[in-house]
Parts: sequence; structure tokens; C-alpha cells
Amino acid sequence: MKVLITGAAGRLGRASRPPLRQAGHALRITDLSTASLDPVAGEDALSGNLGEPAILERALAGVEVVVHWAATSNEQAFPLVLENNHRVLYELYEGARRHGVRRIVYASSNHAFGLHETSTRLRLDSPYRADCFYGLSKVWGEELGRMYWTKHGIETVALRIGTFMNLPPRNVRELSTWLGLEDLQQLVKLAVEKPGVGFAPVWGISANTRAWYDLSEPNALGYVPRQNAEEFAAGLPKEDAAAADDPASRYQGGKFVTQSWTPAAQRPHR
Ligand code: 15L
Repeated sequence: MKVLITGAAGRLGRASRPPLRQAGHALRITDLSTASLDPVAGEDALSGNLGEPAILERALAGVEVVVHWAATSNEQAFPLVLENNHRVLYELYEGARRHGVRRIVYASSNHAFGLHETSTRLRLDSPYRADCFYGLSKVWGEELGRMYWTKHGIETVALRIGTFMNLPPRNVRELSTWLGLEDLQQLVKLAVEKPGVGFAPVWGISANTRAWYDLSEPNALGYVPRQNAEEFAAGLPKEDAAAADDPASRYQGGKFVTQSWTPAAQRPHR
């Protein structure tokens, strides 16, 4: 299959390329012109910003499936999130219609759910609770995908990525959100290849003992994670006991929650 990978020079992009190449897919890889794509055999590289119509048209020509990692990937000033995660995503889906793309594998995020408390175990149909404008853009992106499936028959696999750093978990929160390299690679391959999924949300995390997600629930890809962050738990640096009322510990989004947060005493309603 001809597969376009956007954000192909980033952490997720780089890790996605080998399993898709090995499975025999022809890859077109794109990233901003400032990023090093380092293409190898089986990959054709295109540098540039997908927000520019000419680049988008070249990127999508002949493509059946898009794996879309390119985005603003954490909380930033709203105009930047609006440009990269809303407008460019809209252009990508409209481009997909023009070019007959069958499926978009979309990089959603745990931050679409980050204002759920850490005591909550989420199911695939749990309500969104974005923890910042970035998280909210991922809610919007998932709903965009669902709409294009119903109205235009373009499939979307929404990968709700937890924490993928291509490293062992670095703190207690990541014991819940961690996604290991092997699990990411089987997930991406399934997301590209599994036939007939329609609109399919999937938790992009490993089989973590402390997961905030109900992983016993079947998903459309048949993704069954095999790694578990818990095996690294003993080696983690000790963390000070968090204050019971610290919103970064109370809510799943952690520090994304408190980047902008009004203390109770300063709120118009308490
Ligand atoms: C995300 O969505 C971010 O893109 C990533 O940088 C991490 O911060 C991750 O979530 C996380 O929650 O650890």
C-alpha cells in the first residue's frame, strides 16, 4: 500500500517507519523542511509544511492511507494550535476526499480525556474531558474523523496516545500512560492494515498494571498490548507525596492541567 507518514522525522514518525517498511508498504515521508527525514530504501521524502496547498497536494498524490503525526504536540498559544491541529487537519481531510484516500490514522491523545480524575477507569466511549487547548484540538480531530466517516466514507483510526518517548517510564504518572516501542509498532501496523474499521478509537498505551483505561474492552483493531510499564516501577526515582488538592495529581492530564489553572481563591465561583 502507498502510505503517507506526516511528522515522519519526529519520535512517533521515526518509530512507525520500520514496521510499515518491513511489511512491504511504500512510504512517502514528510516533515517540516527544518527536520531531517533521513529516507532509506522504500521511502520517498518530501520536506515542507502541509499547511501549504502545493505541499499537501504532492504529499497526498497516489496515497491510500495517511498516518498523521504532524501537529502541535503539547499546550501552546491557541493561534498555533488552531493553525496546526485544526486548520491543517481540515485541509488534510479535504485533500483526502480529493485524492481518494481510504483511511487516516490520527494521532489523538490522552489529553482529550485529561480532566478525568486518576481514580476513573475510562472506556472507549467515555466522555471527552480535554485538559487544555491542545487536548481540545484532539477532541475536535476525533469528531472530524467520525464526521468524515459518516458523511464521506473516509475511515479514521484515532490512536489515543498516552506517553511515547521511546524510553522507559520516567515518573509515576507514566506508569499509567506509557506506550512501549514494540506496542506502538504493532499498533501502527494494525491501524494501517486492519480492514473495515470505519471510525475506530483505540487506547495507544501498553498493558500497564496502573492503566486508567479499560484494556479488557475489545477494540476494532484487535490491538492487544504486550508491554507493561510496571516492570520499570522499582527503578523510578522517589517522588514527594503530592498534596491531596494538587490538580496535577488529581487529574489524568498531570502538568497539562496546571499549565493554566486558577486557584480556588481567585475564581468567580468556588
Ligand atoms: C501528549 O499528548 C504529548 O504529545 C506528549 O508530549 C506527552 O506529553 C504525552 O501526551 C503525555 O501525556 O505524557
